[in-house]
Amino acid sequence: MFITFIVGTAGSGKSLLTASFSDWLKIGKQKVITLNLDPGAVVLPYSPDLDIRDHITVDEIMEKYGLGPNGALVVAADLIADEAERLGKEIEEVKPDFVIVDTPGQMELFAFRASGPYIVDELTKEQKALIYLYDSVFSVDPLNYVSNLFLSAALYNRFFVPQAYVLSKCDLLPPKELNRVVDWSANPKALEMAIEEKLIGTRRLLSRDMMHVIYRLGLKFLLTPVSAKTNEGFINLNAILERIFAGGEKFTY
Ligand SMILES: Nc1nc2c(ncn2[C@@H]2O[C@H](COP(=O)(O)OP(=O)(O)OP(=O)(O)O)[C@@H](O)[C@H]2O)c(=O)[nH]1
Ligand SMILES: [Mg+2]
Repeated sequence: MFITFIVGTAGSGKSLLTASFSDWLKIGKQKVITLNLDPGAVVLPYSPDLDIRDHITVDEIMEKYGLGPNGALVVAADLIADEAERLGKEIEEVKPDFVIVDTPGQMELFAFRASGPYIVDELTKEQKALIYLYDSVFSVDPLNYVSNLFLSAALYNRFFVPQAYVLSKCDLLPPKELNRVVDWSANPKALEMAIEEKLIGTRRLLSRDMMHVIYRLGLKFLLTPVSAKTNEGFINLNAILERIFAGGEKFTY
């Protein structure tokens, strides 16, 4: 059994990718299930096979603790950890080949509080991978791109699991712009040139220095363009996951 967590900043396309990539994988006859870990999700573009909202909902927490929606989301993120064992058992009962996990909208609640890494560790002892989404429309700006680079590096240090990097919503960018962002991910010099060309002042300095720090760490974040609307890139994404799971890779792609 393999388990893949989809993470990314708010609105980066986690839920729609969970929906369409799981549907796509099912065509290959694998027993694929989805797990929603977002207690704050109101509507999802798929019917999760397993759902944290069966145990925790933000509305209930708001009522019980007298909190507003943001405070309740923080509490909910912490409570998720208590559900790891139960969800793990639910997964085992279903005996899937592949589990796709949709994570909370606010990535920082999942990634930077203790509960996210805990649940990734404890949910199952089977092989895991993480897919980090770079929203393509957001990432065409070099400053935003570098911010995403930084977040992926931070995440890599939080979750010691192999990661795949996806340029999400690739159908929304013209091919030329899309290729430029992919090129930045493969070629630091190209990114540096874009920073010099497009940014000025402190934005330029900040982006350049942040990018150098990341590359000094020896981390690579090669992006695979994917669209959850057109299924473009699913073959490549699947190949990357297969390589991670077959090779037990410890490194980033
Ligand atoms: N064109 C296009 N739109 C997309 C794609 N993926 C997601 N979207 C749209 O982007 C918006 C956000 O997508 P979601 O899948 O809800 O993103 P999310 O990361 O789960 O969002 P939160 O959980 O709220 O943080 C929705 O309007 C989606 O329809 C894509 O591949 N192409
Ligand atoms: Mg979502």
